[in-house]
Amino acid sequence: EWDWEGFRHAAAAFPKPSGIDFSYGTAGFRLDASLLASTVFRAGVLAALRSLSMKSATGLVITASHNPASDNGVKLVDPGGGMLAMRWEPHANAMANASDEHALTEVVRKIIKEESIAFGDESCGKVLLARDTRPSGQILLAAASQGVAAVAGVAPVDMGILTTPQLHWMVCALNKDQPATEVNYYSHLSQAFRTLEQLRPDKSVRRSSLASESIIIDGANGVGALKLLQLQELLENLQFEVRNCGRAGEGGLNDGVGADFVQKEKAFPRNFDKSDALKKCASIDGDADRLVYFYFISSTISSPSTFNLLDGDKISALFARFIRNQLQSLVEDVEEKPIITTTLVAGYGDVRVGVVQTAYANGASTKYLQQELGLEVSLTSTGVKYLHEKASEYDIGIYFEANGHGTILFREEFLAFLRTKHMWGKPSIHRLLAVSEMINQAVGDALSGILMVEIVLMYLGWSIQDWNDIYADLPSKQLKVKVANRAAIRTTASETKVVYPSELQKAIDTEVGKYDGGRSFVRPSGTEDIVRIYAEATTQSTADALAQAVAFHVY
Ligand code: 16G
Ligand code: ZN
Repeated sequence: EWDWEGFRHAAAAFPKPSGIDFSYGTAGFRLDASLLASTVFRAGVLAALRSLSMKSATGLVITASHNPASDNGVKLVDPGGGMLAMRWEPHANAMANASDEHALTEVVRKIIKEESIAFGDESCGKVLLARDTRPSGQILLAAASQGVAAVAGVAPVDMGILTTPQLHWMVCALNKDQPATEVNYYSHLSQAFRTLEQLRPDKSVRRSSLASESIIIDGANGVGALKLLQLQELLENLQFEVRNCGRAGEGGLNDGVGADFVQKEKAFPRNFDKSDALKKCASIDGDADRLVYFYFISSTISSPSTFNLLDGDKISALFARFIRNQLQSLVEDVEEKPIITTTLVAGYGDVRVGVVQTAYANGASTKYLQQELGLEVSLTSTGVKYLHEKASEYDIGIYFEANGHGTILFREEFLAFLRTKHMWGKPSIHRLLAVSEMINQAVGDALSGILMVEIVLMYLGWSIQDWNDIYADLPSKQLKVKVANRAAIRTTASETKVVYPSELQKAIDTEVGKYDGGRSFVRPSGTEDIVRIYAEATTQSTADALAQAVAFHVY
């Protein structure tokens, strides 16, 4: 049975700082690192309980993603490799906020009862632990490990320094009885990449000049940079240069670098400049679960210089186009359909493909997906957990947030069907299967995302400019406003409309009505104590004006 005395003793070593209300938030606990030890210990306990309750391995990663290096955080990974089931988030909050080891013991007892967690000789749980490169990571990982070990019958396994998506992938692999190692992760991705290279439609077609050029990747001075260098060793035909690897002189983690910076500022990260004009560049974030591309065009006599951002929406559009093409060639000699919201594949039935976005998706991307590609698009609340859940309803679900977090999900039954149809001899079957291996289906992964972008560009013979030109982003503007109580604003699930206070929505509608092609919404942030405002219009100045006008009504 459980040694409660020992548990209390272990918990007493990590007292909760007073006066802080911890909240699991959109993506785990995230705070100044000095305040986190108790929360991380308790998250370790919770990950262990979750493992016992699911009779499978779970995961815990210490990271604060794109936040400053002095912050840190903790996220839990469910047995399937996805985020902690939302139903368990209240448990996480209750544990994090228990005032002392006695209160914590009571909360834990309650969870054990509510979730009918059984202890006994046969109970054996496992929690994989990892951290990013933050200086506070090692101490916090030790706290998490002690939290896991404080739960009878659960073993912590320290996987060391990993990207967030690597840990998600490993939890998923372990529960499928596959080797949960970094070596296996790299070999899996690189093998699928090679398969896709070999299945390229016309190998004699040289890529356009830019497409053949190597990529320059901004590693955010974080964990992803190190991992990219390891992955590169297994890729003969993909050249990339990694900058901002966290080497001496390159600068600090997320400090003027990384996908969040590039996406929000639409500007060069450190150590990139005008001499990189026309080069294909990419940027990942501090824990390598976000990816954006960019390139710069110098000014000419007839046009000013431009910084071109290819965000999550554009990556999503590129992937969606590839998937649609492969599905079309699967059925092409049966019947050519312009719209493949459902594609009838003989022997399987309608293959449902869907793209999931949030309200932040640029309106031009939604239009491209629906009108050019003929795909079904759905909107969810902000936060990967919502997009992921929605995407899993499709046979092939593609999801991305504009900020660069996203992936492609394949329904297992559909993959099983494709595996039985190998003898059709259609390359598209092998391609779809290879993509399902290469893309990290557990969670958005900048590393597998880069491989996928590069494969699709290679297939199409496209430069980054060709890709950028599939549609032109509508000018948009984001503002944030500090308010007394951001929870006073409530929105619909898609976050496109305010439901309370209703006068606010009326005011937004009136403002939007003044601008041709205007769109605007407001939502309380899930990570900061602010309300965010988004506006889109046909010109930058009207988008700015609309955002300002709406912000005025939020104050
Ligand atoms: C978190 C989410 C991200 C979301 C952002 C919104 C994950 C892994 N991360 O970083 O998806 O876009 O929060 O922040 O889910 P906001 O609520 O402050 O706008
Ligand atoms: Zn991240």
